[in-house]
Amino acid sequence: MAHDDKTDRMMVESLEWWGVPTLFRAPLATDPSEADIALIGVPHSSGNNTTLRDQHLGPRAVRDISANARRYHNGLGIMAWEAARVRDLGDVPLPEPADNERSIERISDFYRKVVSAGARPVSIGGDHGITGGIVQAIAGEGSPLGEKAALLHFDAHTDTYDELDHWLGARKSAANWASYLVTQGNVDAAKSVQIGMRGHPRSPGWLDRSFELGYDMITMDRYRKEGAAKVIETILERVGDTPLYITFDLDCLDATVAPGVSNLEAGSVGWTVDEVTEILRAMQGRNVLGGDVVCLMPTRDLPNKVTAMVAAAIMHDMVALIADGHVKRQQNG
Ligand SMILES: [Mn+2]
Repeated sequence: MAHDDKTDRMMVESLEWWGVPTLFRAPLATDPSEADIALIGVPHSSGNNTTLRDQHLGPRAVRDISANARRYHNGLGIMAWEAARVRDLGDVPLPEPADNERSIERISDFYRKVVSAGARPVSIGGDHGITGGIVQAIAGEGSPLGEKAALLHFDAHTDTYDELDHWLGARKSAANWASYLVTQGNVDAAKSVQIGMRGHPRSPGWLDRSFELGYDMITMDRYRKEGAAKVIETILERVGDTPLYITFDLDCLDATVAPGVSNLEAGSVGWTVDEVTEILRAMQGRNVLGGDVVCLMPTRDLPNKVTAMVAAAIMHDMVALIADGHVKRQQNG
């Protein structure tokens, strides 16, 4: 019987168990100038020593299942893989994985090249320390962007814990990146929002430092009280036209929704996927510079890899947002 290669490929390439597992089955590229959207793995664990150090396994876990997520984005109405050149740039080489400080600098070097070539990165970590390495490279004075970025930070935690000189050995760590990005001048806190903070903190006053830095914060309590529409309005008003970076710690989701995560907050209810994607999709039309999904812990995931699938779904939202902006920028010449 006759068959044609194109149809054959269409049938098999979204099967997670078939073929070479690049991120979202995107073509692998080494030159970032081949990409409008650069998918990047950041297998880094030494910025957060409070848990098992398995967060460096996150990129591989998403590679393993994300072919199945190479789909039409039903919320934004876009086939991102056709609307923009989406490429897998592989993993950031981190040959000194136990040396957090050196690894953060290597992450910064890598992303400086990516954004200088004109690509917008969507990354899978790795612990949350990677966000410091990424954003200090791409935003702020002397960066390719040349100005401060706005930050939309989804997390159960503030990550502005900078009262200690180091966090279990890490200086630019998963615990303080949201602070030093402001004090270094990479992020404009007055344009930025932290959202999703919940649970029992180690001490009272745990939110104070974020407000001191100038962030607005939408705790889970405030989200439940005000509702999605009001919260989205607050974020959009605050971000305005400022180039926006989005970082997503999977622990803002409920522990039952994303169980394979490093610092679970099981003592209070977190988001469903629909609740967070409603907020993410409301960023359509904003100048989204890039995004990351962090704190995936594949060794704690369920056998069906549901947390890795959720991580891929959030990445798909980020890719679709950037692809949507890419199409509109091209239309406007
Ligand atoms: Mn967190």
